[in-house]
Amino acid sequence: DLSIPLSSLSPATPMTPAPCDLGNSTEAIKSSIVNHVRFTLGAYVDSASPNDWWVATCLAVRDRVMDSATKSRTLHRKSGVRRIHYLSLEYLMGRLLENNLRNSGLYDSVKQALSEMGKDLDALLQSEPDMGLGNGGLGRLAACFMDSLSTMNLPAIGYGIHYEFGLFRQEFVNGRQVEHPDAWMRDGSPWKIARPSYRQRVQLYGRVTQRFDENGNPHAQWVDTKCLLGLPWDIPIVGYDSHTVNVLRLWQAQADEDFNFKIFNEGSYIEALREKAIAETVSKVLYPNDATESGKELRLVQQYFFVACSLADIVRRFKNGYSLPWSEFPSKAAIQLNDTHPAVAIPELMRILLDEENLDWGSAWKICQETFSYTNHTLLPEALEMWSVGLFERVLPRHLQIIYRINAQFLDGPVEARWPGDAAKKRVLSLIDERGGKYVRMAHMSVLGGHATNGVAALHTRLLCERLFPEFHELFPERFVNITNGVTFRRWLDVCNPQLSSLITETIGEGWKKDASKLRGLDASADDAGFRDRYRAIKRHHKVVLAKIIQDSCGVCVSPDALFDVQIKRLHEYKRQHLNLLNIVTLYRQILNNPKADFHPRVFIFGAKAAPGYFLAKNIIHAINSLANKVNNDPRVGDKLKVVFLPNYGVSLAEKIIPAADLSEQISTAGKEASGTGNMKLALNGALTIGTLDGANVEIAEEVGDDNIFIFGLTVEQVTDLKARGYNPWEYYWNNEALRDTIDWIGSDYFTGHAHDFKPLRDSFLEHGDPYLCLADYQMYVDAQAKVDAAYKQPELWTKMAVLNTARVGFFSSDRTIQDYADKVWKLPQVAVP
Ligand code: T68
Repeated sequence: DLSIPLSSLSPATPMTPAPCDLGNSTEAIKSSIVNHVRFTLGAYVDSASPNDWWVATCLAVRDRVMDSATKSRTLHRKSGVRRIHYLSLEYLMGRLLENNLRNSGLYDSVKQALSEMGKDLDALLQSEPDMGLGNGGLGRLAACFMDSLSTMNLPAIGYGIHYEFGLFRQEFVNGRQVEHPDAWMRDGSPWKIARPSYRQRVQLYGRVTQRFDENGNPHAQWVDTKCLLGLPWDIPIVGYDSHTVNVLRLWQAQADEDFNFKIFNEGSYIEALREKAIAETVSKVLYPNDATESGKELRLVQQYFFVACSLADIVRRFKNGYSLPWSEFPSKAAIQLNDTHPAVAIPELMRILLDEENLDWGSAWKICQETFSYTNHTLLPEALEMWSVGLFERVLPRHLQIIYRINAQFLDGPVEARWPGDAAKKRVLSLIDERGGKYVRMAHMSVLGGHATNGVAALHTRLLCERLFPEFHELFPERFVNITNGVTFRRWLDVCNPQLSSLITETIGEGWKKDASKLRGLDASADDAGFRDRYRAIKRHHKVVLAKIIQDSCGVCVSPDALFDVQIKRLHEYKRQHLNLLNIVTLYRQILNNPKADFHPRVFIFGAKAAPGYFLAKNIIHAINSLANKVNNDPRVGDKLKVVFLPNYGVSLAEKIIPAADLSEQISTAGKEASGTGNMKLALNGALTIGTLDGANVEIAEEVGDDNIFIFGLTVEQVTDLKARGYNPWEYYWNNEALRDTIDWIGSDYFTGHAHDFKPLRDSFLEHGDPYLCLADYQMYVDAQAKVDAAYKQPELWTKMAVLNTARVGFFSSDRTIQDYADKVWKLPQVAVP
């Protein structure tokens, strides 16, 4: 415990007046809110709009939080401990007010304060736009980590991009996805604070020449560059029951005024403003691809822009805060790369140390390796980032030189020593892929430029070592570690399911909120019929709420007594929403063929966005919506089967769906899903998993026990064997009548009147070889679904299984994940803010 007395942090300055009272009493909060309505927003209390009240409430909360933010920053600086700098191109924060209220303990007094002024907190909470600056799991993981870092009193800064437009808003038109811009901060955001004094200047393009330092030593000099400015916006991150408030610092791109000034003076006023507009496009919009790299110049510029701003910020803090030699830099700063998207930080730190700080190569490289660590989130080959050497050279000529030198030293050093004269080994290990054009392999650079590489679930890490990086693993076995993902139980239980949170606290006390392993104390309650009744009633409550949302946004009436079967995640072939669809079509046929069959009514609920350019993913959305339209309006089916695709899936919608789910679909092809995190949130809220042995499902099964999960499908090894033997989907098609009928039906004109509508989907199963093995897993999946149906017909048994899921998934708290990073990778002590 490194806590130091606060009195030593802020020496009394007698001239400073006492700050105004920021008490937490209802009265103090009321007056804060009213003050903001009147003096910040210039509105009348009597006529302020709902948005005014929301902004004023956020600001009243923010005032209280900022005090802790300043204290945290001061303590971290003065105590001189190492900080973790989390670099991520994405943060899927969702809404902030409720989370901040619950974490800071202000919820009840703010609710009371508003209610005394005739305002309803719940309505205000629902009016907040989502901060959707991410695509999916990777971005949401970063948001959960920020919550856990503050909760666990770890000194941390998150760095990212202040996108003007987050992930697109999704709408369905005739069942097809249509994208709209997401102007999340059109009206500003009360949570972010500009920090113009920490603005940074960033160089791009240009060419490299030489200069000589005072000792006559040559150094590279990057000249004739274009410049961008980065304006930082800080968002305070409130931990649960802790006084640590870290910040998320997001960079906004601006034109360099000096640069424009020259053109201005030359009389090109319009030209100067055009440059300004171009500069500002850099932080304009989040790329909506979650698993394919597009190799676009703007994306590389985005990556370098935020990395360069962030590193300059970190270096500034090191130089201003201490007078220590550079070799001590890693003892003050750890930098985590969230996938390879910020990996250009490695050559950038080298550039700073070599070209600006005049360090020698060996010292600079040692500092880099001690500073960086890298998290890999995917094994999919198409998602591994590679930049064409030509593009890289144009945008970052100096960085390419550095990368070439890193590569040469690596290949001539450790690789040559381990495999003398082996050109093939050099080809597979090289930072440059030369199998057709030349490309920089960002993953190789990330493994090489840091001291740790981690996968995000046990199976994933094993496959990283065995399949993605076998040679690196052989060279540097100690560098590879597993850190299984987790989610914050504050947002994903306390905030989204306060009823269950209260029931748990009433049963086992409050300790689970800071130590999730204590949830095991609920194990015994699974056998308590009274507890099960209350647990079931809470689930039903959420299903009623969700049924209303479904009615409002899909126009479909569903019964809360049906089994709510949920698949919510990005739309991608490897996640196999189309395997789910095959099963639904099969059930539809069964119901038509055998109307008397004893089948418990089921509602299939989907939420998913497809990358705008991902044709087959969009075809799958269209197919599910068209199937929904048929099934929901087929009088022969009635209430037995409903299918709904909720538009615009995101964090806030997830908070409504997850507490209401009975069944969690985690059905990716084994070996493809690195971890999954929705699987954890759903299990925590008492949805049983139907899933393959993929990603973290493997560990979820170990924790909850085989009796409390529905596992099916080929294992990773079986998938590999089958592919090696030569997988032929037609065999499954011809040998399974129900499957054949199902696919033929999808390929017919039954659903839309046009047989060609779902030809792409049908062809993907057959003509294009079914790359994700839906047909191979189909029968096992259908059988597992029959077991689900049988189990759901026994409510006491089902509830018992659900309770055991809640009780046994404590391991998947992001607090545990972050503690693993702090212990195994960052070597970071906790620093309690008094
Ligand atoms: C996800 N990856 C993994 N990527 O798919 C998931 N990619 O298994 C895992 O649980 C999660 O990361 C957290 O570890 C992503 O979400 C992206 O979103 C992405 C974005 C841009 C480029 C590539």
